[in-house]
Parts: sequence; C-alpha cells; structure tokens
Amino acid sequence: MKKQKVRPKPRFTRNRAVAIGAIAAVLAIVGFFGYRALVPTNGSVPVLSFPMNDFIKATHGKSGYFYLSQTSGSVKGLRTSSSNSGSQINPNYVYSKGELVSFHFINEDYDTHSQHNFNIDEFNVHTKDLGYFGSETVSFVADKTGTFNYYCSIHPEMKGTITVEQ
Ligand SMILES: [Cu+2]
Repeated sequence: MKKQKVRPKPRFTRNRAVAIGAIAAVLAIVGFFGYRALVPTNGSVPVLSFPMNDFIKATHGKSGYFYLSQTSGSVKGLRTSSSNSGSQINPNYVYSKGELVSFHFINEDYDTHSQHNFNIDEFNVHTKDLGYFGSETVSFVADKTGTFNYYCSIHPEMKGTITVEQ
C-alpha cells in the first residue's frame, strides 16, 4: 500500500494573517493618535473599527479665515457638489449613518498664527484651541441623520456642514 503523505496544517492561514493585520492596524492607530482617538466623542468605549479619516486644516488667506480639506484623490467621506478630490474651502461632508468618523484637525494658519478649534455640537466634538501647528484627532459615531454645522468658535466665518444619510 502506498503511504500517504500527511500534509502539515499551515500555521499561517489567511484568516489568521488578516486578524493579525487588523490588530496591528489598531495598535498602529493607538500608537500614532493615542487611545483617545479610538473613543468617540459621543460615546465612552473605544470603537475598534476603521474610521473614515478626514484631514482638515485651519488656515488664512486673502478671503480671511477658513477650513481647508486635506484630501488627495477620492475619499468616500468627502462628497461635495463640485468635485470629489483636492483641497476644498469649508467643505461639506457626507457620511452614512453609523459610520465612525475621525477628523484630523491641524492649525496651519501661517499668516496670523491665530488659535483655531473645530466643533460639531450634535456629536460632542470640541477640540482644544490649537495654536500654530497644533493638531488634534477627534472621532465620533455618525449616529443620527441630518445636516449639522461644524465651526470654529473663534472665527464665525469658519464653518461648513456634515450631512449624515440613512
Ligand atoms: Cu478659527
């Protein structure tokens, strides 16, 4: 009788590799942004899912103070009337209900070095007043539908909307 060779069970299954990758990604986020970045501002426990990441900066130009989206290429979280990519002034964001959203906010107001902050009242999002080149990450769960304002409490002209769709 021919002896059948028993194939050893592979140690690294695809599923295991994916799980290890996911854990590594979470640890990388914690390492980079800190534990607080995983706790949504409108919750108390960390949410271990991949957030929609939006990068937004506060700056100043000829037209005054404004927010500028930092988006290269197409980002699902950023859908505006004009286009889907590039930097946009006071952009209007659109999300799906239930999404975890992370805003990475940075003060790049080279002109005036004024302080800036980033707020969305309905989701309890309030950054500190950040000085020049200060940055803060805030995460929230888009758990209610509607259109909400984000704004800088120091400069009334710095404002845009966040729409959460069903
Ligand atoms: Cu401001």
